[in-house]
Amino acid sequence: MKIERLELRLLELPLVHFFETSFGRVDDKHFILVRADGDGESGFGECVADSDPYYSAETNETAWHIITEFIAPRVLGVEIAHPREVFASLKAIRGHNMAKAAVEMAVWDLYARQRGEPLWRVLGGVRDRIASGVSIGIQTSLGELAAKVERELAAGYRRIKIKVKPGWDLNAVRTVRERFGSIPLMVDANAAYTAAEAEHLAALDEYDLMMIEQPLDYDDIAEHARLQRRLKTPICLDESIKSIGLAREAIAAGACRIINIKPGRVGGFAESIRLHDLCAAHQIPVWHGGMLESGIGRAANIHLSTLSNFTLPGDVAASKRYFDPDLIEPPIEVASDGTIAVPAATGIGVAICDDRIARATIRHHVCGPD
Ligand code: OSB
Ligand code: MG
Repeated sequence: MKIERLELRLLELPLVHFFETSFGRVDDKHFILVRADGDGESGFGECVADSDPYYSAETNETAWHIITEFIAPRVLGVEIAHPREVFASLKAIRGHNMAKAAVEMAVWDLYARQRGEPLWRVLGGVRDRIASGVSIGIQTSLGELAAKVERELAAGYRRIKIKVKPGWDLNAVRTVRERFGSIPLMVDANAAYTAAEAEHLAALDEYDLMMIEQPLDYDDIAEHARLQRRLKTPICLDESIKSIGLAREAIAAGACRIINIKPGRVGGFAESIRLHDLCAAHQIPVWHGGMLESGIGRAANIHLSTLSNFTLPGDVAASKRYFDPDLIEPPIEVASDGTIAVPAATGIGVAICDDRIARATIRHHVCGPD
């Protein structure tokens, strides 16, 4: 196969509700949508970089720069046998995994469409429904948090994750446990704590959480290993796992017992599959993370979640929690048993609404023939 043309759009979509983490609040989603064309078909990849460099060092501006100046010249017009060759072909470019992933995932979608197969099948998936969980941001009050949890449990979601930070942690977890009992519950700190707060974090042990996600700094595997020895609660790493090599180090050091996979963080589907397989070989369960994706990126996440070691419910939830309308029709929906059906059509398998994309576009660029 050959990529004849890459089209980039920077999109702006209002979120249905603001989303607040330990690094701040967002009201609108800004992201790059990549379209890869070849042999009369098009594939799509959603870039998970944000406007700001808080979750990751990458931003929409760095991703735009890296894709147009460095990735496009390396993939346009080049004959490849399989999309798994894309990440390896970009080795000269250090880092910038979100930029690489957006292009690589568009190529996988294109490949699946050209073969007339759903994406999950070319990725090696094994199931036709996935278990869904929700990530609930930091709220303005504990009452508001309880109301949100109640609503998501009623919708059927299979686990609740709440964002925490110093000052919004033990009180939030206690509120949810007192009100809702032994529901599947976890927390995500997005690196809001330091090793000096280990004692405080150990107080979470009594709440029987499924896991605590990324308590410490994004580049500190050794301190996570020390903290994990101190905690009963399993640590799940998110931000820290930027490559297969780092995952191997984290597992060897005992820095986590669970890993969250986001293709954008590791450079695409091929690296996600390698990470998935590495974790399976070490009895580390994985789940699919979320980055407030539109229906396009969300559909891609659903397909990857069909691999066998995705044994825990992920942060892949219904479209209506994020965008109204979404960029796809019909939107992604969650059944009352907390599962999502894997789209069955070819590629990512969802119908993309070109008019909505056009309306949300704030910048547009074509690499290759217009
Ligand atoms: O850490 O998992 C995270 C959103 C943006 C950036 C980082 C994270 C998140 C989420 C939201 O938790 C997950 C979702 O619902 O998409
Ligand atoms: Mg996280």
